[in-house]
Amino acid sequence: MISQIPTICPYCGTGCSVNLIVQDGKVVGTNPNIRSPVNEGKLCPKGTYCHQFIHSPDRLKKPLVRKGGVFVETDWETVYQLIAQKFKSYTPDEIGVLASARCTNEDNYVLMKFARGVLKTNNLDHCARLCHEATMTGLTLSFGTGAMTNSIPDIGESECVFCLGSNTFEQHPLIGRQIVRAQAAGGKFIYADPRYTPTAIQSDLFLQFFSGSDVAVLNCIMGEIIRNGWEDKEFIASRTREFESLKKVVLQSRYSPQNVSLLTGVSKEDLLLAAQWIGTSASCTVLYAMGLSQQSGGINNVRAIANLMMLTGNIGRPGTGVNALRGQNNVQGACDMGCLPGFFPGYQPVTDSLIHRKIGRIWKFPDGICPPKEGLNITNIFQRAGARQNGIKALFLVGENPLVTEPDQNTTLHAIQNVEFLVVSDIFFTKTCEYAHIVLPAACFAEKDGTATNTERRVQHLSKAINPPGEAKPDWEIITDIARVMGFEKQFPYHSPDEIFGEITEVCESYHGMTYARIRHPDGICWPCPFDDHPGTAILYSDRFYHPDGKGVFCPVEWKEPSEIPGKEFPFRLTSGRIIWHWHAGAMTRRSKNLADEVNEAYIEIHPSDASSARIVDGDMVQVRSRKGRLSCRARVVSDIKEGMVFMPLIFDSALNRLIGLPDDVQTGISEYKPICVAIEPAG
Ligand code: MGD
Ligand code: SF4
Repeated sequence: MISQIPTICPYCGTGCSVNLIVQDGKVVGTNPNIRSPVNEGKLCPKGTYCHQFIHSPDRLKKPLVRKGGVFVETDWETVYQLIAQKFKSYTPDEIGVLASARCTNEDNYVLMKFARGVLKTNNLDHCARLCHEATMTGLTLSFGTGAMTNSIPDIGESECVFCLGSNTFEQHPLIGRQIVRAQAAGGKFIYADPRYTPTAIQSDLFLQFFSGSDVAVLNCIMGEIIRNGWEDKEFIASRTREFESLKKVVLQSRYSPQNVSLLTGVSKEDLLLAAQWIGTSASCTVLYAMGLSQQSGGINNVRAIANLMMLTGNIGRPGTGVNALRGQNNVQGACDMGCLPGFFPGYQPVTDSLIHRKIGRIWKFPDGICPPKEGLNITNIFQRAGARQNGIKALFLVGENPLVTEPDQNTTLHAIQNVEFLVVSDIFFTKTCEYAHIVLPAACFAEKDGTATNTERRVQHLSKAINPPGEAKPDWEIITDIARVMGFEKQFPYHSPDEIFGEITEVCESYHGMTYARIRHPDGICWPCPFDDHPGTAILYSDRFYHPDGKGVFCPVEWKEPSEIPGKEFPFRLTSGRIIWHWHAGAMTRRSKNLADEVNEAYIEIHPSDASSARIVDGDMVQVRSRKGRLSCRARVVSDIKEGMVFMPLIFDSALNRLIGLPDDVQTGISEYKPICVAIEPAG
């Protein structure tokens, strides 16, 4: 018998709705859900082939325990007892927990409650810090909260789409369709990026600049808008504060089109045209992603975007807004669930004593919960792991593969090798698992019920299509079982994700009005949904911002050089990211035949004139060196990249992150993933 089970694509933050075609207990294909407002009956290649890794022979099927240097299969009760005994032997400050943007809201909520209620620690974080911490911090300063302001279908309503630091057509292809919709209705599309990507091909105006130029370009555009009187005076007067301080900064001569053209490589005429289109369109929306946020100046980039949209009154209406495209399919949800060192679910500060008491009352742990003090973030956790004094001694990693994805691989490897106790839950035996003491086999997206929250804050339902392989279990069930063995059965009474979701809606105000019955509808619900029957909120800030006085705040920022500037020893600026065929470290996509057939090897893209001066021919093996480390891979000589820049995809275990150092920006903990400087030479 063949059945179709509706779920959500496990890859990007678009959250496309997909039916898994199930035959004889196996997923044999996919079908896009035509009723979804997000993907409207379409899928990109990753979504189309998302069933192919599910039945990979590499799936973990039994718990593994390391004994004398080798992994031995064991049973669940034995590993639960081992984990319980070990975790009880550490103080809260000695434990670090990483949650996952690949897991459901229910998995993440239960892990968060386990960290704070059972282990009593706030040393809890996940990969959101590596992608959009700048968004959270930057937008909270400007608007009072940090999420995408408008919805995906709304992008198609815009008269002018301005996209920077997001290769939307490759990384969020189904959001790219909305840009085409806007263009078909006569809208303009401006795109700024160092690479001539598939998104650039679709643009009406392409601003090709060096990585790290964003604030200079944005300030220049704002200066021109003010000089021409295109700003929205009424919006500025009634809904914002600090406009005069913005004017002082953006009208400086250093942001004149002539000067910015010299700094960034974008022509003066193109800068003026961009300012005119943005300043005179009835609606303009900004889309951005990690090209903008994964820089040490990421917060300033985000503030500059918020300034531009407030300046032109492009907030709170259809076709407008600041739309941070989130990376992973449930990175928004993992943040909403409080898998962050400073927040309970719904961004309620752990340091607020009233909130702390409220959560304590709901959870009812007899021996109290975590202290009301912020914990360590993911970067600090790895810096402290294995340290002799005040170190992290035990790590619980759920659905993260830091040995490939964290910056500064030397520090990460040192940490992973030196912690006394490392537990990893994953669906595959990843590079990180090699160093674990215990590996737990998790169920994947197709094998569990739950919810996920996509980039536009839409909470959607995943239905279980098949049973997990062997003895694998959903993460929420594994963590519930460990809590039970540690004596907290009453606090973890869950038998189904539905029960967990009920508790989530109690703890998290913006989810109050949601139920599984409501979320199962293909539309899902965008938060905030504060009460029963509330329809959800597709557009934020339509009448007020989330600051206590309801105003948006202009936060003027000055452009700074990126922390590394090309020179004689390291002449190229390296940028890195995803490609359409693969997802992050590739654990899932490299096990999908159709995707692996497209690209299955690490490479570096270099411009023909740079290749010729470095004596490199297309297809050569090359050595890439940075101040932090080195690696070898194949060169692809392509004219799509700006001269002086090179690009590497992140997907292979090629140790790309050996080249990338720890963050300069202690406020966000974000590394300079994008503009770092490297040298390239023919290998051997
Ligand atoms: P993933 O490859 O998505 O990357 O960093 P990670 O989150 O570490 O790893 C997630 C793991 O989850 C995989 O091993 C997968 O097998 C597992 N998994 C999938 N489903 C489940 C499940 O249901 N349960 C469990 N337990 N496990 C599951 C991503 C990170 O990488 C991010 S978000 C960004 S934005 C950064 N980007 C970036 C970059 O642009 N350049 C460079 N150089 N490095 C980067 N690193 C960062
Ligand atoms: Fe999946 Fe994103 Fe592609 Fe949609 S656009 S099918 S969510 S990878």
